Amino acid sequence: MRKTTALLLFVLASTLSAQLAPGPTPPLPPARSSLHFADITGDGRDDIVYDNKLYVNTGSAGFESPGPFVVAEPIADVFDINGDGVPEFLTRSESLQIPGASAPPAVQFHVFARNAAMQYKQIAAFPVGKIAYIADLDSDGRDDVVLANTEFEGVIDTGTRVDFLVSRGDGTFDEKGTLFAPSFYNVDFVRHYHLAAGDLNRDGHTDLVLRGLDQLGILLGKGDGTFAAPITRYLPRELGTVSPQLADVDGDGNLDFIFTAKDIIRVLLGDGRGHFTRESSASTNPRLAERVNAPKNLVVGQFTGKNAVEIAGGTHDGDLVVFAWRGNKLAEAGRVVTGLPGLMLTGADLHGDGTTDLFAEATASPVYIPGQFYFGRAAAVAAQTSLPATGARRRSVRGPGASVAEQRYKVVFGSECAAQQATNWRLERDGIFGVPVEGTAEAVFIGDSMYVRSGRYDYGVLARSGNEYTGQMYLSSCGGLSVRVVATPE
Ligand SMILES: [Ca+2]
Ligand SMILES: [Ca+2]
Ligand SMILES: [Ca+2]
Ligand SMILES: [Ca+2]
Repeated sequence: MRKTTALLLFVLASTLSAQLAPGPTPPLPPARSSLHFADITGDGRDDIVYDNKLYVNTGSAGFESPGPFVVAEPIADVFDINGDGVPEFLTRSESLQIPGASAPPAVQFHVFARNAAMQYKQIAAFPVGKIAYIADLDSDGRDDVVLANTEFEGVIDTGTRVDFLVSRGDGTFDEKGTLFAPSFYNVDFVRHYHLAAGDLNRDGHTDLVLRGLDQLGILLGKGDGTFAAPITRYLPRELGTVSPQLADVDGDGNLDFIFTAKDIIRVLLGDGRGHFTRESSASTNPRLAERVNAPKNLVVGQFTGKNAVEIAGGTHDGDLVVFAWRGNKLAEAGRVVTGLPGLMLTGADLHGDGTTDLFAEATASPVYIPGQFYFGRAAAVAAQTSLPATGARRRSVRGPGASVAEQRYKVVFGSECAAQQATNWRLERDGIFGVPVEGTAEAVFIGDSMYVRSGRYDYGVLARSGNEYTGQMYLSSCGGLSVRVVATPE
């Protein structure tokens, strides 16, 4: 069947006042799968690769399927290993789990590149790894690969091995080193370990942020695909582990760290030196407190045409929400109520008009609903007329800044068992991040809460009242107990 199928997507091209969102649903496969945007045809417009099939972006006419497009394995990602603008594919195939077997299923990553006959063939394979991230580690315009894998001793996972593979451009890769993160760093690697790449300290070298379950690992790049030892920061899982990304949200030139948890989209503002010193967050669910209308994932782009950087999230309840920096905090900039459950978003500028278009797949329902397109500027306009961003529950917290170099706290435990530990504790403030001092305790201050942790298992969330924080802690040596933390003069 060679006949091409026109997907009439551009209803709104000629009638801007028409309601834009969503466009007609294209005839995509009736199964949940991966979607990627990449310029396969080389005409400067992003095409769609969906379920290993190609849909060519024809510009104003929409998309058409030109016939066979064979990548023989499931496509995990699209990248450019030689910097020539022609996309290559990273495929990921996982062997079936054998019932009763203790070993996890084997995962294989392969690279498929286009040959002179315009066919995609496998040109490389990676030896280890369960998860692969794409980033240009040495800033040479060629995409490189970070592989991560959980290591086991018997059935006990001992930690996460991270391998850095730098592309030579010909389908081969240099192994630039290995980072080993102990198991407490993440606990559940596959679901809770994420990576974001960007130049945090503005030295021209790519840096990495590893989001562990309760940790941030900040790896400053040396420019050759190797990294300095991780700077580790305590960041409790309650504050969010989903969809971590780097972008300059507030426009000060420093990359900021974006992620989400429940119905809160959170931004940690970078200081341009590799640290994050301030936090701002906003809710995707400002008016319906009884629901947790959480985003499935986040896409960074330009959706309204009004802000340089915006964040879009598609929620479980089917709201497509756009956030941007307004004044000195994160705020809602637009919303489309789609009614489609569990929106998973993929974004690209399909029109070349400078705004990011979204492909939203409904994923929460047992009945699969094919994805719908929402066109950047158009969708945001529709959202603003249907739901002005007023009355949103927003929180913005200013950290104490560099002038408060060290705030000391006295820790009073409501238990004889723990009393002797109090003398070993000293909590230091560094913006919103606590810094481990003498390996004893770490604290993070977000709003009126202090998240405190000591060692691997001792933790608590304390609430501020006046100049002190009180609440319950769990100590592995003593169990649960009340605790009071009082700021003391220098
Ligand atoms: Ca290429
Ligand atoms: Ca590179
Ligand atoms: Ca850097
Ligand atoms: Ca910034």
